[in-house]
Amino acid sequence: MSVPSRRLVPLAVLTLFTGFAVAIVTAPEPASASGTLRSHAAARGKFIGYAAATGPLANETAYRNIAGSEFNQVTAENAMKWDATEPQDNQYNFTGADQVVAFAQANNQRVHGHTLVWHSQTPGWVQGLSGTAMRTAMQDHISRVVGRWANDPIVESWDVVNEVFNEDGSLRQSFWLNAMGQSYIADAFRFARAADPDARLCINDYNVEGINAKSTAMYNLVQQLRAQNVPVDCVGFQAHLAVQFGFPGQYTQNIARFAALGVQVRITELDVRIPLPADQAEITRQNQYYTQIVDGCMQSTACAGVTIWGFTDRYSWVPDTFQGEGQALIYDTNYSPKPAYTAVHDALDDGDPGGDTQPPTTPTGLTASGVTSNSVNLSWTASTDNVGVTGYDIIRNGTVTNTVAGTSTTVTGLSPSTAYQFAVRARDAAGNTSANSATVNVTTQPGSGGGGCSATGTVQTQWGNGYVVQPVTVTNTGTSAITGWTVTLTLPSGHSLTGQWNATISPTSGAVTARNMSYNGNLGPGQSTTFGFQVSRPNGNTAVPSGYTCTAS
Ligand code: G2I
Repeated sequence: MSVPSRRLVPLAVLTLFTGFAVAIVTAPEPASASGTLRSHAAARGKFIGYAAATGPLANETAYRNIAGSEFNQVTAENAMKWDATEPQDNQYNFTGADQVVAFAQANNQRVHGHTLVWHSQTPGWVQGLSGTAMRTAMQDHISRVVGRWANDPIVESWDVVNEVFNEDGSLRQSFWLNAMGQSYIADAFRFARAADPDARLCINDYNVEGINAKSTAMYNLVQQLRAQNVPVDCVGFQAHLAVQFGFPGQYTQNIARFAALGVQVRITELDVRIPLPADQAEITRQNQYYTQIVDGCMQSTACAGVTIWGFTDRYSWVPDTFQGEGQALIYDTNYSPKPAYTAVHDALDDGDPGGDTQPPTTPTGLTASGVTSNSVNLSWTASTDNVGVTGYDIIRNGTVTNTVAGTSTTVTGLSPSTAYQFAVRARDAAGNTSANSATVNVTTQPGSGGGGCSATGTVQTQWGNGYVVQPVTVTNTGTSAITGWTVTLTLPSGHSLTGQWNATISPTSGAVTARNMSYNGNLGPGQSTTFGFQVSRPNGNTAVPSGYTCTAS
């Protein structure tokens, strides 16, 4: 949403919203003191997510700990937007987006992509294009960004179009609409489907949580698009709420009418801001809003889950946008859970005491086989779990690289002649992880061409019955480092080795093998080293050694 449009909500609309205020009397559900948010959500087949800010995700341990342990879903707060991913035409940057996906991967979280086509945070170069060029740019962007994770099942859904409506239900006069007309919406969905046939494709907006002109326009558009076979799979209610306005009217009925259209509903950006300083009544009201939003989602099979727009008041868009308002999230600025946390927790908790906290058993029997220069097969024995094992994390040199469903996998993309240590651990639906299995050590094979070497020898001096070969130059001709080399060559008949340096050479006649010393075996790509040897020969026999062949290890 653009900041100005949000600030300039006409007073009449605000009053209308306030008019929807109802006394909120919900019986508190049983609270259980233990259990993460995600353990309760997972036990009910839902997600509870957060919007990730890349700065603290990279830098703050407290942020990472909460993000990784409390949530099973994530949306990048800014890192997947157009200005972040394609700031200049055809110059893509996925640094922040990859960081968010990697963290999600490591913590068994699903990712919602946000957002492809939005009037805000889209660079000027797009906004200035003609209709035809803009459609092409939109198609390129969608296919590149969605395509990046098309084969990554954790990136499961996308906000394809974001905030396309005005409050009265008319279409926003964005540069998209102005350049391309209304068809840009259907086109965006079709381009996204082409880029990832398996992704769930959403239309997302704010002030559509209750039944009102805007949500009805959204309802009508979704119905119409689906009738035209435009692939709209899901509707996002942002749910940026404020305690000074009434709770969205007919929220559960609104979910129900979208559910009847056959689309998934998601709460995509939940927060509840308070005019500061907050008093107790406002905090209570905030808790009630959190409870009601989460409850409404839990009670509809069409609602997949709830994403909170951040989690700590330390990082929230609210104070930057609404002067004098804040404290909208569920942890305070020092990462302590607020009463709003308990509200969300208890709404997720259906009374199941504590949710599932029991980890799966530790996988055993980890075995490596079929080692090549760049891959290895791992297999292990299945773990067991009270609520069911959902997958196994593959741990390479201490870091989780990916998660697989079965009890074997082929790890690819390894470097030749390199030592690795692998372990696995099991996960369950509530996000509990087992201890790591015993490790297995693997050294990959030398690469064919990837770590090759060459050897050439030069006769330096000679005399009647002898000569010196110096240097024999050994070069790493491959693209990766080698840790040793072996040179074979053939001495002419009747010649015999009498001395050697910088290599150990045997036997002393015929086909001989020279091996590196401890100090000259390591060669980076393109690097060389030398060795030499001395030979005695029948007087005047000027034949020279031949057939130099180098093998890297
Ligand atoms: O405005 C709240 C949300 C409404 N729905 C769509 C969401 O994508 C939107 O998120 C907010 C982010 O929470 C803010 O963090 O979108 C804003 C942009 O419109 C984000 O703010 C921007 C600032 O405006 C930029 O100055 C800043 O460089 O965040 C950027 C990255 O920190």
